[in-house]
Amino acid sequence: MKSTCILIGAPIDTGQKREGCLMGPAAYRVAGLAQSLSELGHPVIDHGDVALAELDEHDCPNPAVHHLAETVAWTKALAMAGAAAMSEGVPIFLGGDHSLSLGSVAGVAAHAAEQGRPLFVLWLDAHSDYHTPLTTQTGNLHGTPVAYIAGRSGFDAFPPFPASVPAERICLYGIRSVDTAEHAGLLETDMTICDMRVLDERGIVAPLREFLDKVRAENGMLHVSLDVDFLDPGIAPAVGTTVPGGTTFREAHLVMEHLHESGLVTSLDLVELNPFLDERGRTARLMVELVGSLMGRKVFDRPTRSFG
Ligand code: 6HN
Ligand code: MN
Ligand code: MN
Ligand code: MN
Repeated sequence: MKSTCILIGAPIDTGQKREGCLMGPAAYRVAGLAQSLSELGHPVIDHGDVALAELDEHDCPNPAVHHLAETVAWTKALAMAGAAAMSEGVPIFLGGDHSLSLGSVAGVAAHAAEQGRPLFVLWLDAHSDYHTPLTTQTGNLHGTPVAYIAGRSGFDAFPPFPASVPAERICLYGIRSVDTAEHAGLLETDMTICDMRVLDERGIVAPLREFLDKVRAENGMLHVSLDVDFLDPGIAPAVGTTVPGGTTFREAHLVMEHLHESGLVTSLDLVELNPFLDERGRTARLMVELVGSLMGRKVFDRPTRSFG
Protein backbone atom coordinates (compact mmCIF):
# COMPACT_ATOMS: atom_id res chain seq x y z
CA MET A 1 0.00 0.00 0.00
CA LYS A 2 1.35 3.40 -0.97
CA SER A 3 1.30 5.94 1.84
CA THR A 4 -1.36 8.65 1.79
CA CYS A 5 0.07 12.15 1.46
CA ILE A 6 -1.58 14.85 3.55
CA LEU A 7 -0.91 18.34 2.19
CA ILE A 8 -1.00 21.11 4.81
CA GLY A 9 -0.53 24.67 3.57
CA ALA A 10 1.33 27.00 5.94
CA PRO A 11 1.36 30.44 4.32
CA ILE A 12 3.77 32.07 6.78
CA ASP A 13 6.20 34.89 6.12
CA THR A 14 6.48 36.38 9.60
CA GLY A 15 9.56 34.31 10.54
CA GLN A 16 11.72 36.67 8.48
CA LYS A 17 11.45 40.11 6.89
CA ARG A 18 11.12 39.55 3.17
CA GLU A 19 7.61 39.20 1.87
CA GLY A 20 6.57 36.46 -0.51
CA CYS A 21 6.87 33.11 1.31
CA LEU A 22 3.16 33.19 2.03
CA MET A 23 2.63 32.42 -1.66
CA GLY A 24 4.56 29.16 -1.25
CA PRO A 25 1.62 26.77 -0.75
CA ALA A 26 -0.11 28.19 -3.83
CA ALA A 27 3.06 27.82 -5.88
CA TYR A 28 3.42 24.14 -4.94
CA ARG A 29 -0.17 23.54 -5.95
CA VAL A 30 0.32 25.36 -9.26
CA ALA A 31 3.53 23.39 -9.87
CA GLY A 32 1.47 20.19 -9.67
CA LEU A 33 2.50 18.64 -6.36
CA ALA A 34 -0.76 16.73 -5.81
CA GLN A 35 -0.86 15.42 -9.36
CA SER A 36 2.77 14.31 -9.23
CA LEU A 37 2.12 12.34 -6.02
CA SER A 38 -1.06 10.81 -7.45
CA GLU A 39 0.85 9.69 -10.55
CA LEU A 40 3.24 7.84 -8.24
CA GLY A 41 0.25 5.98 -6.83
CA HIS A 42 -0.14 7.89 -3.57
CA PRO A 43 -3.61 8.86 -2.40
CA VAL A 44 -3.47 12.63 -1.75
CA ILE A 45 -5.58 14.64 0.68
CA ASP A 46 -5.14 18.40 0.51
CA HIS A 47 -6.33 20.02 3.73
CA GLY A 48 -5.88 23.50 2.26
CA ASP A 49 -4.12 26.24 4.17
CA VAL A 50 -4.09 26.35 7.97
CA ALA A 51 -5.70 29.51 9.32
CA LEU A 52 -3.92 31.61 11.89
CA ALA A 53 -5.52 31.42 15.33
CA GLU A 54 -6.13 34.46 17.50
CA LEU A 55 -3.04 36.34 18.64
CA ASP A 56 -2.08 36.66 22.30
CA GLU A 57 0.32 39.35 23.46
CA HIS A 58 3.88 38.27 24.14
CA ASP A 59 6.99 40.16 25.20
CA CYS A 60 10.53 39.16 24.44
CA PRO A 61 13.58 40.50 26.29
CA ASN A 62 15.41 40.58 22.94
CA PRO A 63 14.19 43.73 21.15
CA ALA A 64 15.31 42.40 17.76
CA VAL A 65 12.62 39.70 17.78
CA HIS A 66 9.63 40.57 15.61
CA HIS A 67 6.27 38.90 14.92
CA LEU A 68 6.51 36.83 18.11
CA ALA A 69 2.73 36.71 18.63
CA GLU A 70 2.13 35.53 15.04
CA THR A 71 4.86 32.91 15.30
CA VAL A 72 3.49 31.54 18.57
CA ALA A 73 -0.01 31.39 17.06
CA TRP A 74 1.26 29.57 13.94
CA THR A 75 3.19 27.16 16.15
CA LYS A 76 0.05 26.21 18.06
CA ALA A 77 -2.11 25.90 14.94
CA LEU A 78 0.42 23.81 13.00
CA ALA A 79 1.19 21.53 15.95
CA MET A 80 -2.52 20.68 16.13
CA ALA A 81 -2.84 20.17 12.38
CA GLY A 82 0.38 18.16 12.27
CA ALA A 83 -0.46 15.79 15.11
CA ALA A 84 -3.89 15.09 13.57
CA ALA A 85 -2.44 14.52 10.10
CA MET A 86 0.04 11.94 11.41
CA SER A 87 -2.85 9.54 12.01
CA GLU A 88 -4.03 10.00 8.41
CA GLY A 89 -0.80 9.52 6.50
CA VAL A 90 2.44 11.34 5.73
CA PRO A 91 1.97 15.07 6.36
CA ILE A 92 3.70 17.36 3.87
CA PHE A 93 3.82 20.92 5.21
CA LEU A 94 3.90 23.48 2.41
CA GLY A 95 5.66 26.64 3.56
CA GLY A 96 5.94 29.31 4.29
CA ASP A 97 9.23 30.23 5.93
CA HIS A 98 11.11 27.88 8.25
CA SER A 99 9.36 29.17 11.39
CA LEU A 100 6.60 26.74 10.41
CA SER A 101 8.78 23.89 11.70
CA LEU A 102 8.35 25.14 15.27
CA GLY A 103 4.78 23.89 14.89
CA SER A 104 5.06 21.04 12.39
CA VAL A 105 7.73 19.21 14.36
CA ALA A 106 5.93 19.87 17.65
CA GLY A 107 2.85 18.13 16.23
CA VAL A 108 4.86 15.25 14.83
CA ALA A 109 6.76 14.86 18.12
CA ALA A 110 3.53 14.72 20.10
CA HIS A 111 2.30 11.93 17.83
CA ALA A 112 5.58 9.99 18.06
CA ALA A 113 5.51 10.23 21.86
CA GLU A 114 1.97 8.88 21.85
CA GLN A 115 3.12 5.95 19.73
CA GLY A 116 6.06 5.39 22.06
CA ARG A 117 8.49 5.69 19.15
CA PRO A 118 11.63 7.85 19.00
CA LEU A 119 11.51 10.77 16.56
CA PHE A 120 14.55 11.63 14.43
CA VAL A 121 14.94 14.88 12.48
CA LEU A 122 16.92 15.39 9.27
CA TRP A 123 17.50 19.11 8.64
CA LEU A 124 18.39 19.79 4.98
CA ASP A 125 19.47 23.42 5.05
CA ALA A 126 22.29 25.90 4.43
CA HIS A 127 21.70 27.13 7.98
CA SER A 128 21.75 25.47 11.40
CA ASP A 129 18.60 27.32 12.64
CA TYR A 130 19.87 26.84 16.21
CA HIS A 131 19.20 30.35 17.56
CA THR A 132 16.80 30.95 20.41
CA PRO A 133 14.62 34.08 20.66
CA LEU A 134 17.28 35.32 23.09
CA THR A 135 20.33 34.77 20.87
CA THR A 136 19.04 35.79 17.43
CA GLN A 137 20.54 39.02 16.13
CA THR A 138 18.30 39.39 13.09
CA GLY A 139 15.21 38.68 15.22
CA ASN A 140 14.01 36.37 12.44
CA LEU A 141 12.42 33.41 14.17
CA HIS A 142 12.84 31.14 11.12
CA GLY A 143 16.39 30.78 12.45
CA THR A 144 15.22 29.06 15.68
CA PRO A 145 13.30 25.79 15.12
CA VAL A 146 16.19 23.36 15.69
CA ALA A 147 16.80 24.87 19.14
CA TYR A 148 13.09 24.56 20.03
CA ILE A 149 12.98 20.95 18.84
CA ALA A 150 16.13 20.08 20.79
CA GLY A 151 14.71 21.60 23.98
CA ARG A 152 17.02 24.62 24.26
CA SER A 153 15.81 27.25 26.74
CA GLY A 154 14.63 30.72 25.70
CA PHE A 155 11.26 29.77 24.24
CA ASP A 156 9.15 30.98 27.18
CA ALA A 157 6.46 32.51 24.96
CA PHE A 158 5.93 29.18 23.17
CA PRO A 159 4.08 26.07 24.34
CA PRO A 160 6.58 23.68 25.94
CA PHE A 161 7.89 21.38 23.17
CA PRO A 162 5.93 18.08 23.57
CA ALA A 163 8.87 15.68 23.74
CA SER A 164 12.24 17.26 23.02
CA VAL A 165 14.29 15.44 20.44
CA PRO A 166 17.68 14.53 21.92
CA ALA A 167 20.50 16.13 19.90
CA GLU A 168 21.85 12.67 18.93
CA ARG A 169 18.65 12.15 16.96
CA ILE A 170 19.02 15.35 14.93
CA CYS A 171 21.18 15.61 11.83
CA LEU A 172 22.01 18.93 10.18
CA TYR A 173 22.83 18.20 6.56
CA GLY A 174 24.37 20.58 4.02
CA ILE A 175 24.95 23.51 6.36
CA ARG A 176 27.36 26.26 5.37
CA SER A 177 26.19 29.31 7.34
CA VAL A 178 26.32 29.17 11.14
CA ASP A 179 26.24 32.26 13.38
CA THR A 180 28.64 32.59 16.34
CA ALA A 181 25.97 32.01 19.01
CA GLU A 182 24.64 28.98 17.15
CA HIS A 183 28.14 27.57 16.80
CA ALA A 184 28.84 27.94 20.52
CA GLY A 185 25.55 26.23 21.36
CA LEU A 186 26.05 23.39 18.90
CA LEU A 187 29.49 22.62 20.30
CA GLU A 188 27.80 21.67 23.57
CA THR A 189 25.62 19.06 21.88
CA ASP A 190 26.05 15.66 20.23
CA MET A 191 24.14 16.70 17.15
CA THR A 192 25.21 15.05 13.92
CA ILE A 193 26.59 17.89 11.84
CA CYS A 194 27.24 17.16 8.20
CA ASP A 195 28.35 20.54 6.98
CA MET A 196 29.36 21.08 3.37
CA ARG A 197 32.99 20.30 4.18
CA VAL A 198 31.94 16.83 5.37
CA LEU A 199 29.78 16.25 2.28
CA ASP A 200 32.52 17.48 -0.07
CA GLU A 201 35.03 15.09 1.47
CA ARG A 202 32.85 12.04 2.09
CA GLY A 203 30.24 12.40 -0.64
CA ILE A 204 26.54 12.99 -0.26
CA VAL A 205 25.50 9.38 0.50
CA ALA A 206 27.78 7.90 3.18
CA PRO A 207 26.92 10.28 6.07
CA LEU A 208 23.22 10.06 5.20
CA ARG A 209 23.34 6.27 5.27
CA GLU A 210 24.91 6.36 8.73
CA PHE A 211 22.11 8.53 10.06
CA LEU A 212 19.39 6.43 8.41
CA ASP A 213 20.94 3.28 9.89
CA LYS A 214 20.57 4.84 13.35
CA VAL A 215 16.92 5.64 12.71
CA ARG A 216 16.25 2.08 11.53
CA ALA A 217 18.13 0.49 14.43
CA GLU A 218 15.85 2.28 16.91
CA ASN A 219 12.62 1.75 14.94
CA GLY A 220 12.40 5.54 14.75
CA MET A 221 10.09 7.88 12.90
CA LEU A 222 11.85 10.37 10.64
CA HIS A 223 10.85 13.97 10.02
CA VAL A 224 12.62 15.65 7.08
CA SER A 225 12.76 19.44 6.92
CA LEU A 226 13.78 20.62 3.45
CA ASP A 227 14.81 24.28 3.20
CA VAL A 228 15.08 25.54 -0.40
CA ASP A 229 18.53 26.95 0.42
CA PHE A 230 19.84 23.39 0.92
CA LEU A 231 20.06 23.59 -2.87
CA ASP A 232 22.61 25.67 -4.71
CA PRO A 233 21.21 29.13 -5.60
CA GLY A 234 22.12 28.43 -9.22
CA ILE A 235 19.36 25.81 -9.44
CA ALA A 236 17.01 27.21 -6.77
CA PRO A 237 16.98 31.01 -6.80
CA ALA A 238 13.57 31.49 -5.12
CA VAL A 239 14.73 31.91 -1.53
CA GLY A 240 15.55 34.97 0.54
CA THR A 241 18.63 33.53 2.25
CA THR A 242 20.75 32.13 -0.59
CA VAL A 243 24.20 30.83 0.36
CA PRO A 244 26.63 29.78 -2.39
CA GLY A 245 27.99 26.26 -2.52
CA GLY A 246 24.77 24.31 -2.03
CA THR A 247 23.85 20.85 -3.20
CA THR A 248 23.59 20.16 -6.91
CA PHE A 249 20.55 18.88 -8.77
CA ARG A 250 21.80 15.29 -8.76
CA GLU A 251 23.06 15.37 -5.16
CA ALA A 252 19.68 16.57 -3.95
CA HIS A 253 17.86 13.91 -5.97
CA LEU A 254 20.21 11.25 -4.66
CA VAL A 255 19.41 12.26 -1.09
CA MET A 256 15.70 12.00 -1.88
CA GLU A 257 16.13 8.62 -3.59
CA HIS A 258 17.94 7.25 -0.56
CA LEU A 259 15.28 8.62 1.75
CA HIS A 260 12.65 6.85 -0.33
CA GLU A 261 14.51 3.55 -0.33
CA SER A 262 14.96 3.75 3.43
CA GLY A 263 11.18 3.70 3.89
CA LEU A 264 11.71 5.68 7.09
CA VAL A 265 10.27 9.13 6.33
CA THR A 266 7.04 9.79 8.20
CA SER A 267 6.64 13.57 7.68
CA LEU A 268 8.10 16.37 5.57
CA ASP A 269 8.42 20.17 5.57
CA LEU A 270 8.98 22.17 2.38
CA VAL A 271 10.14 25.59 3.53
CA GLU A 272 11.45 28.99 2.48
CA LEU A 273 10.20 28.97 -1.11
CA ASN A 274 9.59 32.60 -2.06
CA PRO A 275 7.72 32.47 -5.38
CA PHE A 276 8.16 36.24 -5.80
CA LEU A 277 11.90 35.61 -6.29
CA ASP A 278 11.46 32.67 -8.68
CA GLU A 279 12.31 32.47 -12.37
CA ARG A 280 9.24 31.22 -14.22
CA GLY A 281 8.44 28.71 -11.46
CA ARG A 282 11.67 26.74 -11.78
CA THR A 283 12.37 26.50 -8.03
CA ALA A 284 8.81 25.45 -7.22
CA ARG A 285 8.97 22.81 -9.96
CA LEU A 286 12.34 21.55 -8.73
CA MET A 287 10.96 21.19 -5.19
CA VAL A 288 7.99 19.24 -6.56
CA GLU A 289 10.38 16.99 -8.49
CA LEU A 290 12.43 16.38 -5.35
CA VAL A 291 9.31 15.40 -3.43
CA GLY A 292 8.58 13.02 -6.30
CA SER A 293 11.97 11.34 -5.81
CA LEU A 294 11.39 11.18 -2.07
CA MET A 295 8.02 9.53 -2.66
CA GLY A 296 9.27 6.94 -5.12
CA ARG A 297 9.99 8.32 -8.59
CA LYS A 298 13.01 6.60 -10.11
CA VAL A 299 15.14 7.56 -13.09
CA PHE A 300 14.97 3.95 -14.26
CA ASP A 301 13.07 1.32 -12.35
CA ARG A 302 14.93 -1.99 -12.31
CA PRO A 303 13.29 -4.82 -10.34
CA THR A 304 16.48 -5.39 -8.38
CA ARG A 305 19.34 -3.02 -8.08
CA SER A 306 22.63 -3.31 -6.30
CA PHE A 307 25.32 -0.67 -6.05
CA GLY A 308 27.82 -2.92 -4.27
N1 6HN B 1 16.56 29.53 7.70
N2 6HN B 1 21.24 32.59 10.95
C1 6HN B 1 20.52 33.60 10.21
C2 6HN B 1 19.56 34.32 11.14
O1 6HN B 1 18.94 35.30 10.71
O2 6HN B 1 19.40 33.90 12.28
C3 6HN B 1 19.81 32.98 9.03
C4 6HN B 1 18.64 32.12 9.37
C5 6HN B 1 18.11 31.38 8.17
C6 6HN B 1 16.87 30.64 8.54
O3 6HN B 1 17.43 28.88 7.11
O4 6HN B 1 15.40 29.05 7.67
MN1 MN C 1 5.21 41.14 7.13
MN1 MN D 1 16.11 26.92 7.51
MN1 MN E 1 18.24 28.10 5.35
